[in-house]
Amino acid sequence: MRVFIAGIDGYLGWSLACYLTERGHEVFGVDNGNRRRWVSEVGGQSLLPIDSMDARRILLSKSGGRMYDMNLLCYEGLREVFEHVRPEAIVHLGEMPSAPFSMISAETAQETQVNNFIGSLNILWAIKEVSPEAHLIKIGTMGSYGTPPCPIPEGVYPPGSRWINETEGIDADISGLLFHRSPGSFYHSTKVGDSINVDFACRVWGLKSTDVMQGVVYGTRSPGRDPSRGEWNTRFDADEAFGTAINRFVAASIIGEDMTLYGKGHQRRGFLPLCDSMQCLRIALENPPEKDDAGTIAYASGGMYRTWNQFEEVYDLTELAKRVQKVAKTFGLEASIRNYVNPRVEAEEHAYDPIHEGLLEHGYVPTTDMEAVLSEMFEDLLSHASRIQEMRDHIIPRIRWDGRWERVLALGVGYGS
Ligand code: USQ
Repeated sequence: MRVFIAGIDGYLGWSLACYLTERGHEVFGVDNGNRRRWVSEVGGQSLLPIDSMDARRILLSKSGGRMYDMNLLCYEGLREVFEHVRPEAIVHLGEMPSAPFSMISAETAQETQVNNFIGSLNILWAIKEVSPEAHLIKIGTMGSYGTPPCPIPEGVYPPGSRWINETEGIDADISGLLFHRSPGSFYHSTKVGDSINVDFACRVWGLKSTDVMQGVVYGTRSPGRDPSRGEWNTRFDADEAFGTAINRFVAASIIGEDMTLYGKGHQRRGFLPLCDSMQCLRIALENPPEKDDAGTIAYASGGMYRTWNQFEEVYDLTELAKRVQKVAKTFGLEASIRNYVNPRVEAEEHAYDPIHEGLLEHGYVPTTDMEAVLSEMFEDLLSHASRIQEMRDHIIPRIRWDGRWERVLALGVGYGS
């Protein structure tokens, strides 16, 4: 299959390019190095050394693929690339992925929203004008939904859903309507906007799309990666903006810093190992939406839109930190967990009950468990402890949702080790 990956140089993009290439797919992609630039702007660096974009370009061309240096905001350029590649499927990973980065300033909020929203819009137009039969796999986020006090369906209210309000005398069928969204940052809200545009393009132009609401992906190894071939390494970030909590907990444990639990530390999120995220994307590629597929909305235009919630296990963050602490111990590390003032504005104790059936129905089988992947992360990162030391100053967060730029303080509730 001719697959086009937007954001091919990123954490997921490069892993996917390697994974699909090894499976004999023709892989093309665009990237303008934004992720590298953003991470360095906040003082971070990939803790796993990665090849330059030029080196990756050469690697990909050896297997018949191609990486274009291009900004998704340039519609004419994107359209030309599409005319050359004529993709059968598009995986859109070309977005600014950090909630904290989007909250630093008016400039970073604008950059996030323009990059993500307009970049996605351009992809929709390029598909419509050049490859209308292609299947778009759009990477969204579980964070689009927020933390509502009810089960979270896959994108839309499932069949049989009703809005009942006895006071107002309302009893209406709401099956198939977009489920409530409540993004937690200006980054997360771009994903909500994307979903609305993608659904609209499917309805009006007859496009086909899978909107993947992905949880937090973690891990250092793509499936089938040969560790002796360092060039296949994907990036790994742990700074306060681009590092997710789990990455930051592992990195902090290695250099003897606190694992920073924000606020009460009982936020719940869905997690998925990198290798299984690749499996899920492959399943989406191999199974484009079908009219009679449960969960697919089939429009009169011939368009089809479906949403999959993509994660494996839900963890409370304190439970997660304790998991990291346990695995750290097996490497002789005494890791400490500490609660800090929450730099974000979010619920710190809440219900979290997302449904995830679409992928399982299409053959997804979890291949590993969190402790095994955490062990790999420690194995791969321990030899790069000096790189973690270099970003030590970026472990305790300063980016706050209220716009202040000020390091947060510990709440003093440690769990020891
Ligand atoms: N958190 C901590 N300590 C830290 C970092 C974060 O307690 O050192 C907390 C945050 O306050 C939040 C939770 O951990 O409640 C998750 O934060 P995160 O930084 O691990 O992940 P998040 O900001 O939600 O974003 C990440 C990716 C994003 C993706 C999203 C999936 O950066 O691209 O969309 O995970 S999800 O979380 O399901 O929305």
